[in-house]
Amino acid sequence: MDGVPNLTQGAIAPESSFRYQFTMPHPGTYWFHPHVGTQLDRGLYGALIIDDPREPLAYDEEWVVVLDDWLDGVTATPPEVLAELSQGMGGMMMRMGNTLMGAKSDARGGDAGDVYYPHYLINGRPPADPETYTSAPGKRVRIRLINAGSDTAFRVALAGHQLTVTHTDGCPVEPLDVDSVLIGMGERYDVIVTLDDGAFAFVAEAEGKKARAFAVVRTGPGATPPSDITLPELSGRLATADKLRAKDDVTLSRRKPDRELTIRLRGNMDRYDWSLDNRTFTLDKPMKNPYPIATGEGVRINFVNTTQMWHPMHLHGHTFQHAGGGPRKGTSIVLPGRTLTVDFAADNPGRWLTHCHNLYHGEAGMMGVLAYLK
Ligand SMILES: [Cu+2]
Repeated sequence: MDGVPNLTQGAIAPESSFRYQFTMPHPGTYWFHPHVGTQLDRGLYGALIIDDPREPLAYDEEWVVVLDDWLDGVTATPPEVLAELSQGMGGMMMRMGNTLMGAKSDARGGDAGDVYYPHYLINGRPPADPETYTSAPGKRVRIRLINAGSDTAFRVALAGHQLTVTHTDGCPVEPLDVDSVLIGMGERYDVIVTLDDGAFAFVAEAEGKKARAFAVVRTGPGATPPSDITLPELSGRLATADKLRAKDDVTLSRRKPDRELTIRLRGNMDRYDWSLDNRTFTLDKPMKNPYPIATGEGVRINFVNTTQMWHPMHLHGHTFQHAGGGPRKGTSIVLPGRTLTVDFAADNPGRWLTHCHNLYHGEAGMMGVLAYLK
């Protein structure tokens, strides 16, 4: 069970408890959150870091960096935002209430996000009161990036440093040296950095929203950099999932898929009618119209994005691999007008959600179920 109400278990009732007991088959950077309404955007989540008893990477220390977009109790509540979005709006580039119109993303293409957030946070802190990560020159640090946001992709960089990407969504990739990393909602990236001497800005730019989250990395004396500092790294070599290759030990065996599903991402901002294949979906009746799969199959999914916006598509119960030797992942961005093809091994019988990890898209209906045939 994975916490999805009416699909794998009942929701945990108010003032009651539920004990999950499970073994951890894979080390890596994970997180957990509820699947009930808009609770995720109220901060109900946590990081889950699984150490590897035979860790192959060499590093001195690690820093868990949780990114979030925050509005609850400041400009609105998440249910109010969902209600406002659901009314649908047409418009130009402006903020209308809590709805963001016309925010454009360079790297993603199309609309950057739907929701206006007053704050962007690193480990729960805004740029005016940043976290300081203190270390020493020459230390090799494994930074575990988690995007716990609901409607925001972040472009992450550390001033004056190169980042080496080693994992995404818990799975190892061939190391890639970059200047910045783009991380969608639900995604994780692990990067290794060798620290220089001084005080450095650590920036997570809210992609297309003209705002940022900010922290400081300090290894020596020097003035604390201002939060609005310009970072050339943010426009340098950018890591995106399509540039990564899976390590051999997580590469799926190559074979012709036994089953191929084509799932069309549908909907638009004006009508706020996000869906998979125009199927209406609610978690009250999740088994209304599932996609069938069967145990033992190699399954291929073509996520066809017919919309004007990017969507971080997530599959429960499995990790997939980008076709053609790309990264093994749990959540991947599908760009507007593009198709993302992924493969996975159907080795975990049950009923599993696949959905957009934009919380408001998911709640509007951009969800579906992959159900194993009996
Ligand atoms: Cu979406």
